[in-house]
Amino acid sequence: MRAATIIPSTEIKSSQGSLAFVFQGKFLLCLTVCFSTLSFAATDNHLDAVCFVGDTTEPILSLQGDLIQTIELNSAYKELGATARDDVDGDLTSSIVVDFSNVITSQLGSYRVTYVVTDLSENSAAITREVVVVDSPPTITLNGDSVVEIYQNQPYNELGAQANDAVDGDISNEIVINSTSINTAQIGQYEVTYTVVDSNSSPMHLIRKIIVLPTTAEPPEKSGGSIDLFILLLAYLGGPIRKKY
Ligand SMILES: [Ca+2]
Ligand SMILES: [Ca+2]
Repeated sequence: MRAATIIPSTEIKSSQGSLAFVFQGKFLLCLTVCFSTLSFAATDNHLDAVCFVGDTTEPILSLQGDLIQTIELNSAYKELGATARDDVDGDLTSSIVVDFSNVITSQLGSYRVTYVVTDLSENSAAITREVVVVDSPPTITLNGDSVVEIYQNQPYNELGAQANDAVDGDISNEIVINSTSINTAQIGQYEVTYTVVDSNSSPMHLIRKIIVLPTTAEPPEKSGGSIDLFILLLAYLGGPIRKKY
């Protein structure tokens, strides 16, 4: 560090960003405000004192992305990054040292990633992010509509479903379909259940509604929205509302 210019009793910003306090013949006053490097020189008639206030403030670290990062078992770890800014040195993002060596993506658990940055005056800052390795339940997607309407005494045709898991991939063949509750001889509403379990024993369930209509009802809808379903149920119950095409 060095002073840019010696001006008596004046606060100066040096070229390196450090504050320099320069005093002529006011050495005692200087001591009350400076706490870093101090140098002075005596001349024939007076004492010049030059003191430098160094950078004692650590950089500010900020995480990019979530404080808690969730990743699927056996997936690749993705570093979300961080930024660092220092009061004197400016942007220190490129100087951040990231340590994610503790993260084991092949093992369920919680891990810590550390970020450390140091400014040019050796002031360091650190921050951590929690990484949680999980095995999420699979997803089920129905083939066809989630509400199916059929006429009384007509057969129910199972359309099936697809199941995918982040770890196990396509496990559609593992889906267990239960449609035993359906009685097409009886007007009413029934449920077909779809259940699948991934290799981590995480289950997923989905339901398809089956509505058995009287043969006198209007033609069943291929895509059943909630409004259509309401209208058809009213029709079944003999209500005044009839669907118009
Ligand atoms: Ca600093
Ligand atoms: Ca899973």
